[in-house]
Amino acid sequence: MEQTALTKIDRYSQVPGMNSGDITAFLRAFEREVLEPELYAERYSRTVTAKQATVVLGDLHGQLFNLLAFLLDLHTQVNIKYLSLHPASKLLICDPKIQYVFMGDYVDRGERSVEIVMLLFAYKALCPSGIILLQGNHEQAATNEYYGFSKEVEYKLDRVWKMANPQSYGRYGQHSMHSAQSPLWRQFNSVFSKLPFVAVLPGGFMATHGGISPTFVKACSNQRGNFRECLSPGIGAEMVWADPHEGSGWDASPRGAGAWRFGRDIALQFLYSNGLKRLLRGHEQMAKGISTIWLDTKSEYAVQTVFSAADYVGTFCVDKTTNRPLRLPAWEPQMFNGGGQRNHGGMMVVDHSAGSRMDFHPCILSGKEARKLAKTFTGAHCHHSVSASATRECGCHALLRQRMKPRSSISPSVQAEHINCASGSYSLQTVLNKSKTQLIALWAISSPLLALIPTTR
Ligand SMILES: [Mn+2]
Repeated sequence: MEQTALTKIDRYSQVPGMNSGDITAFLRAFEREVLEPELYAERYSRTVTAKQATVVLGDLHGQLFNLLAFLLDLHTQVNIKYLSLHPASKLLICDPKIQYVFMGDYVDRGERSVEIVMLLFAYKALCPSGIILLQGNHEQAATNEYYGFSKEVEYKLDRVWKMANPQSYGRYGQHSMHSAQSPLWRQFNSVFSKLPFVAVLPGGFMATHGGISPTFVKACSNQRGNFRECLSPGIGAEMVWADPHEGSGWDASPRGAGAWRFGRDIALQFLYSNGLKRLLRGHEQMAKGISTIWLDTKSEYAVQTVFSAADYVGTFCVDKTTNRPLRLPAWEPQMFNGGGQRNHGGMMVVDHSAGSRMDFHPCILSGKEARKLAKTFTGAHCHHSVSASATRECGCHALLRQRMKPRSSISPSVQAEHINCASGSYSLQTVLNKSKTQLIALWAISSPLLALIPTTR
């Protein structure tokens, strides 16, 4: 699915099913047929039902290659021989033995947010019980209006609307009027709002984007890990901004009003009251991808952060002379600064095949390893070079930009050009030759999905 659907990409709007009307229809159907039935049954909490293992990923922030690399890497972590892949995918394990839990923050910061959410929604539609998608603080309209996703949607998918509404282009980091936002962007956020906040393996762990918050602890202590009745959208909106701290008690969070940091004593007490051992969460970049705060002396209870975007905000290409992102003139260069921190990305595989005993297997990928793995899958040559102090880097996104040029302007001379980045250069011709049949544009999978999901009841 990921590869074959990618071969016909030239421009987004020329791909069947990839215009704003068809995507809107898909999102509406996905919301109504897949997410709403779950929401009515389980409200904002999901129970992990996998018989053997749960695969937990944290923030992806538009870094598609990190997602692909982890999905591939998983095939070496589990005994893939005994698991079923979904027939439409070379990556997606769809098997009652395994469940994926994604802890939110799919969009913003990176520049392939559209591709990531479309791929994850496709997976969810194809294998609803195999995937739990949680809400992060970036799956809120007020956040992703501000940090890049709204502009990405308008630029990639809703250009007709954008041309009719040129005034809508706020600068990066500035709020614009909601009424002037693209209807497709609003539809994405309507889908986001139907995602749950917590996933729980009863007797085991809970996963959530930020962490526990005062209202959540008040409402949901002593519930035996069943948060169906106690959890509300308002409580969830507080949880997605929470962080742990190594001390005790509640601290006001530097993230702003209404955000809290919870101490070790609070986490331990909450987990214990619900018969749980671990709190898995994302939300904070970690140098090693995963970090652990132990809550007791026997190392039985813990809060663990899993952050999956390696080289966070680091895989971008900007024009050396103008300091602007290539091919996306309407985007703001500030969106792409601050990257190249060379943090590793993490994924946690929780093996609970032995009943009450859980084994936690952290999987860590550097940005370099992630790009290498993704290359073996997509065939896309992905050169990445970073100087020690680089804040701008060169990654595979250049492919995307090239592909977004109008057909008439793609000439041999353009294809042969070299893109110079902060500390390296590579031949775009080589990239295009190698990746012609296996482009990275995962959004195309939405068109087979349109046929899969009935648009009318
Ligand atoms: Mn977050």
